Amino acid sequence: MRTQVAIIGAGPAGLLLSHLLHLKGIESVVLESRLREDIESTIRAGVLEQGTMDILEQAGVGERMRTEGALHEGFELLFGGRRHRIDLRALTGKAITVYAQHEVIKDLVAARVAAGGCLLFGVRDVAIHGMSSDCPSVSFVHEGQLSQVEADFVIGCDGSQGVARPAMPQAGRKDHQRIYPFGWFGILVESAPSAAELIYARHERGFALVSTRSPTVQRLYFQCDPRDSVDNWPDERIWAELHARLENREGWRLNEGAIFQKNIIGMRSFVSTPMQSGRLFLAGDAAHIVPPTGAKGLNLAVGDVKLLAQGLEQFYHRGNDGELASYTENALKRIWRAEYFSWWMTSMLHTFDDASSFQRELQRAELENVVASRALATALAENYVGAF
Ligand code: RFL
Ligand code: PHB
Repeated sequence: MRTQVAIIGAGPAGLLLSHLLHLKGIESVVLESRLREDIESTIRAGVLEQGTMDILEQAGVGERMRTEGALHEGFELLFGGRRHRIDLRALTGKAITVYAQHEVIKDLVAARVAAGGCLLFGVRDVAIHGMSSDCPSVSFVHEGQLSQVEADFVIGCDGSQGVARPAMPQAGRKDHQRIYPFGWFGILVESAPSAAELIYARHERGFALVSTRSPTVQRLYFQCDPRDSVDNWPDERIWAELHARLENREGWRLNEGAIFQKNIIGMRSFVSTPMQSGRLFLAGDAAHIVPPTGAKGLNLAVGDVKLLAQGLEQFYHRGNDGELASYTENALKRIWRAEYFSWWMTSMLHTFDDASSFQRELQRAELENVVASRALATALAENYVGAF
């Protein structure tokens, strides 16, 4: 098999890249290790920045997001028993949309299939060859058959556990990492949203987040030990912990409902550089990870593939590889700002077991400053909506 661009991974990065390339008349093949029904049902992100929505709209896959997604013009910080609204619209002129990542995936897969795109699910043993030549290739097993796709470029969109990053030459590589001493316990609940907007809460017992998925499903998280097991958390214990962390003096109370999914995720910040070597490029979680507190991961993946699509268009239609050559440099500017913001939100809102009373008071004072100062609230809002 031969194509122009071989893409490993059908997450938001791989699928959107494939579709953007198709719209520019560039052929691609997408290789995905999981099954279509699995990628279309895995619960992950929920918050889309305006810029992400604009790209999905321009790519012609924004209709369901526009009609079924929920536009949020603000969010709340809850601490010291009080709710404080960050008015995104007033502070930045922008808003975010809450629309589940697996719905974005469904929309992108449908668009690729409708356009006759080559999308192979359930592939195994993916391996990259000849990336320093002008004709790299990817071998894989599909439906029991060993196959190979030859391409001009290979793009690793295969997430944090994929094969593309480990395939990069080690010489000159630099990884930057911070692992947090906590994780998030996430649940899905059958009940109407408890609040119109997301609530990020800081409490002595730890962080909690109130989010939604639809008018009948809530998405809730709370800080936990990353080595803990969901088996230690019967429903009653979860509700007691959430109510304790969300206590307030404003008469607001979390809605309970049937919990139909529980999971624990670890939290880390990670950037691997460079994001390219020869004809192999990395995009999205394959190259960088943020803790979910700033809701940036999917949005960064979209930013990367926008740059790659422009660079590939320039290469194929204008014979110029300038933008591809400076991909790492251009992508990292946005990535590091999002890394900083995600680290900052995480540090401000979570409790650290080894924090002194001095550090805890500073953390509380920082939150007080953010809600008291229009300048600080604006900086938070600009970062959250991805204003730049
Ligand atoms: P993905 O989504 O991980 O997709 C990678 C795909 O590659 C496949 N794959 C392979 N395929 C072939 N061969 C191999 N060897 C392969 N190895 C892996 C995988 O099966 C998969 O289908 O990466 P991508 O496309 O870079 O997208 C990144 C986003 O998924 C991620 O950053 C976000 O989910 C992060 N995130 C959030 N981001 C936001 O922008 N807003 C949010 O509100 C938000 N909330 C979250 C989040 C992530 C979370 N978790 C679970 C880590 C909330 C949570 C709880
Ligand atoms: C979510 O709804 O899953 C969500 C929302 C905001 C975040 C992270 C996750 O910061």
